[in-house]
Amino acid sequence: MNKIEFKKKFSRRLAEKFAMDVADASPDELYQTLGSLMTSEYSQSWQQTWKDYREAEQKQAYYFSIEFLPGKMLKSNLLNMGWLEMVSEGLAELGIHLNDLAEVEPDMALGNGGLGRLASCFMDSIASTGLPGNGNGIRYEYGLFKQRFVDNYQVELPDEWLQKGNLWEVRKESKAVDVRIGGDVYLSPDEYGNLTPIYQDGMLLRAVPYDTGMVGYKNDIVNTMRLWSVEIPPEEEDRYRSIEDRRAVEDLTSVLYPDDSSEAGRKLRLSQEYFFVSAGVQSILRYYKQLKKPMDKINQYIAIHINDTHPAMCVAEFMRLLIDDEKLGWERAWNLTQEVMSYTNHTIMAEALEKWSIGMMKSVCPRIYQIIEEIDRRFVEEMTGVHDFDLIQRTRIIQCDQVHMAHLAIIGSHSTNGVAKLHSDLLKSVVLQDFYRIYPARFNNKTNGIAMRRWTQLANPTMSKVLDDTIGDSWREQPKNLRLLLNYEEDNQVLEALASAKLENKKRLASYIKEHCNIEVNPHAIFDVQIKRLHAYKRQLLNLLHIIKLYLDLKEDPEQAIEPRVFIFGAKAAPSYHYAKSVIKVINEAASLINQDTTIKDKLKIVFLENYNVSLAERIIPAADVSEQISLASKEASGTSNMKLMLNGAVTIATLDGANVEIRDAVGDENIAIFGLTESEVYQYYENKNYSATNIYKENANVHKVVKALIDGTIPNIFAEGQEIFDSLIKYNDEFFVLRDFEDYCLAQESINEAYKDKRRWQKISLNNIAHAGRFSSDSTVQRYAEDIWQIEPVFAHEDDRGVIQH
Ligand code: GL4
Repeated sequence: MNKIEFKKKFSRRLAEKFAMDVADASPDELYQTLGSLMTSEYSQSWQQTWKDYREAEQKQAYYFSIEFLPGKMLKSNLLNMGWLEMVSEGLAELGIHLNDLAEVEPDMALGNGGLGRLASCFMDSIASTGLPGNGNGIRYEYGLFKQRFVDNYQVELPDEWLQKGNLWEVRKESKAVDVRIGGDVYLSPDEYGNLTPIYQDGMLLRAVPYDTGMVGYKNDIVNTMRLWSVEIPPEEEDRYRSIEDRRAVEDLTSVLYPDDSSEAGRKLRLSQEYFFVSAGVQSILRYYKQLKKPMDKINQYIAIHINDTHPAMCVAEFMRLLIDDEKLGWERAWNLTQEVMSYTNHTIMAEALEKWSIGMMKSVCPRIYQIIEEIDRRFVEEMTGVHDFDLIQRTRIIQCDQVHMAHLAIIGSHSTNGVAKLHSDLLKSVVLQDFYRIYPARFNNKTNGIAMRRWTQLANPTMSKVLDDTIGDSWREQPKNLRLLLNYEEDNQVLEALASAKLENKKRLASYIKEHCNIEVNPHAIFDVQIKRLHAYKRQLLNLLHIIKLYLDLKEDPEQAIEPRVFIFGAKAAPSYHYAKSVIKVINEAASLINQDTTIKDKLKIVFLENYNVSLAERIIPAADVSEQISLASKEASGTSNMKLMLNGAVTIATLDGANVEIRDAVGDENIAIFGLTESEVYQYYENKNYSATNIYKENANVHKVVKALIDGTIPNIFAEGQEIFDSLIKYNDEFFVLRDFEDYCLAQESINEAYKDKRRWQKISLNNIAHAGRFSSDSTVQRYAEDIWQIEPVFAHEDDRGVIQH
């Protein structure tokens, strides 16, 4: 479509939908109009993509994830459709700013952080590389809570993202399936003597899919993200007469659990897991049966990916359908299941390795429990005589009244991967070492990646323009071509152009900060950014302690020649995570104190931006100079904001944790500030049990001064919170070695300060970071999953006999 046609169609659609002229329409009406034009345009490709996969009988992958975090879709769909420029200009000619329309779209925030955002980057990349892959998840009525600060405390408000409808989704009632939750089950012999399950009581719920098109980048491919919503089947209406009964059902897909690490421990969460697993697996099997292929060959057509342990019941549900419904024998069903399933582990934090009590599992999905029991029994039988007794006891699925979901996922699949080299190594050597002994060939690494287009072209058009002018635009398709930038390392003009793009982005963020926080910040100051969920292991506290140090030093000597810095935080704390909320309060109070203290001459500012989400990330990241990646080594599985920030020219200050290690390898020691304990030093401490935070506190004057400031009234209004954090360090011996890493962190920060003083040196470092970021494209990551794990191929890889590539 060209611009003239677009303008005509747009005005016509607006008149049809709202009986209005452009001049009378609100941004929301204009947004709805544009969205509907877009969906009607790509729905043809959507249908075609599906037909192509079917006709080619292509193997398809299904990415099961309890979280997806797409953020806003308007501009990314426009970009991928190849419409962004045309629409933006066309609208401008009608007197409309595209950005005003993008503003009214709510963020689709059906995820907590890195895990959900990764799933959405993968969805984009899978479609963009033409791979037949689909998402499967839950359509939560309420996304992740909205964060507000009241008296510097975090307050949570509901995220009613569906209030005005969601124009990207299509309700597919005809594709609904029924899911049974609760009740009892017993096995009874059928006419041939086979045992079949008889169900009693329980709830039969309808799972209705809402499909969202995942538009590939300029390739006419549109894949599907299918999210399930619960409904009461009309024939069951009578059973749910009271408001309470109906609410109990609706709750199932009502809220996203606002905690991505600790297992919620609630029956509702387990029911959510079973609900989307059962609905997804049932609909896959229904599709497969339409292909009229033998059930024996399903592994050649279907791959199911278990994203972290939440969908681990896929293993048992798939078995249930094969043996109960399709009447396959156990052995055959089991071999197929293992070949179809694969699993990614996303964390080594013990509290996130999901376990459910047997009682709870029996009460939510009794048949699934029976099958897990049988898988466990056979596992023990198979391993007996091959491995020693203790190893078998440690690796079996059911232990001491608990069902270990990671064990189910590993035993029931052919592939287990970690999400960065270091993380995958740790899985083999520590966290899952027993399983590595049993199944060495199943273990592999797939380092995370990011959707490059969103994090450059959409989030940072200013820098993207400089890149185009310097190295041409091939990097837009081939992120590895960012390397061409290295030819301009010594080119002052290019260095200056990149620096002024950065400055422009910083000015834009500065005005957002002024508008939303009423804080004046100097765009020439270092913008030092830590954006991620608030968690003790991520050590926002270490960042804060360093800020307090700088502040106390400046109070002693206000003339100190430090580069002005703006410390920018974005972080939500899980509502029940007391410590994390206390850290937020203390950072906010420190900000109030420091931002108003005129004696330090604006050399330090702290800005804690409310309600960090994907859209806010898109504002902050292009404006960042420094990227804080300071988790305790071994604890951050990968991290992905580290990749986004380097791509946008920020310099990383980091521990050797997660993908930071690979970033260091990519840019070289001279272009990154590494500090702190290594993973093996951390494990040494665990082994020797010889860490003493108190000793450091007593012996190190710097540490003493800063830590004491938490409890001596230096920072007002933090009586209880300051004490709680102080106790976490001193009384409970500093679980995440904050004090141990403090001095080294301060030295690394000083090196950042020095480097920034030398503008040219800083610009070169920044250029190097951009140039080396191409390897973290999620396009490459999903291609590695496709080749090594799912064994799927792009649909347009097929050529007809004349050598013409066919879609
Ligand atoms: C996480 C990890 O904490 C994070 O390091 C990683 O980048 C992300 C995606 O692999 O997965 N695991 C959980 S749980 N939440 C995450 O963000």
